[in-house]
Amino acid sequence: MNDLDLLVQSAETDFSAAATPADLENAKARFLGKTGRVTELLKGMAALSVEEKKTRGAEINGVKQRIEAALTARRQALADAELQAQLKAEALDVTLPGRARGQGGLHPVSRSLERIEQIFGSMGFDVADGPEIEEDWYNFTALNTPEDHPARSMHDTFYVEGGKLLRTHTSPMQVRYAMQHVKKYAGAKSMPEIRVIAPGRTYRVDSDATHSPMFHQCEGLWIGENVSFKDLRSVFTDFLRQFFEADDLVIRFRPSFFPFTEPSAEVDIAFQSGPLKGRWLEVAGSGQVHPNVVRNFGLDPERYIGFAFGMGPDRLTMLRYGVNDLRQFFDGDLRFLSQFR
Ligand code: 2U9
Repeated sequence: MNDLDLLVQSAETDFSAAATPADLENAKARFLGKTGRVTELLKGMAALSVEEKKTRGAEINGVKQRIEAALTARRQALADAELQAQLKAEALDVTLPGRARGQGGLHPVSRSLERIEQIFGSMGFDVADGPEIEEDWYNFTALNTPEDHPARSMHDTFYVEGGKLLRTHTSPMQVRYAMQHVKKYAGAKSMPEIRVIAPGRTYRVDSDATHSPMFHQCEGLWIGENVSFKDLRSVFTDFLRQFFEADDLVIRFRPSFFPFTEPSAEVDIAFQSGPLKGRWLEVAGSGQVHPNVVRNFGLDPERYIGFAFGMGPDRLTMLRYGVNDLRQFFDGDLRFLSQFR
């Protein structure tokens, strides 16, 4: 092997050892650059005769072409290696299953609210809606709870500028509904009965395992010329047995006090089977609507009478699903909520 062959072999060895395009360019410069070994050979031809230059020049040109071919091959090899590495790093296995977005579901309290509306709807009750930021008059005064009444302290709530507040119960919606109903039929011979439920969010300054600053309530109201406490008993008993799917559920009305009803009664239930069997559980309040409240609707309490009740759908949901901490409903923890899908 002559010196030119050795030079080509040396270049091929250096190019093969070049691990990156930058290393390869440095190796190229050592052979083909201005101070490279091939350039040195060409400079060495200066002392040769014309004939010798022709021969030597052709030999050196051949060496240059062989080295450039080796350089091109190594460049391509490095480029291929880079592409393969990139493809491997960014490999996407299209045969993998898609990332499921998961299946959503209704919140357990929403399920209960739907269930409550469906049951009372089947009994001819309408559903009222209304503002959560309420006026003091609709939330308290209209409900026979004047400003100095101690009951206001149990309804401690959140106040916003301008004297408004976050409603502490859904009663204000019933007051608004009743007043609109009375106005609508003011000129009629007889007013259709008021039969409405008012579900929705309510707010109180309270927070523990059974109280949340935001919670849900559903109240009901049935006013007519001949609606008595026995109607309350049959309607509410029927509702509770349907809601809990327990025909043997026992209901108890226990004397109590609310400013907006007289007489008033707490409502307790007792399951006849299951983990809560035999325990009295308070689930609602109720009573005959106070005459002052009937009067605030714009009705004569000597002619119109009826009942009202108020229950906590959150509490009903806790009982229905065996949930012990109310706050779990509002933490947004999908591990808890996905159980109710
Ligand atoms: C009007 C007239 C009367 C609604 C009533 C209760 C008794 C009651 C609580 C039970 C559990 C609220 O969610 S809770 O904390 N409610 O005890 N509510 S009578 O009486 C009304 C409502 C509106 C116009």
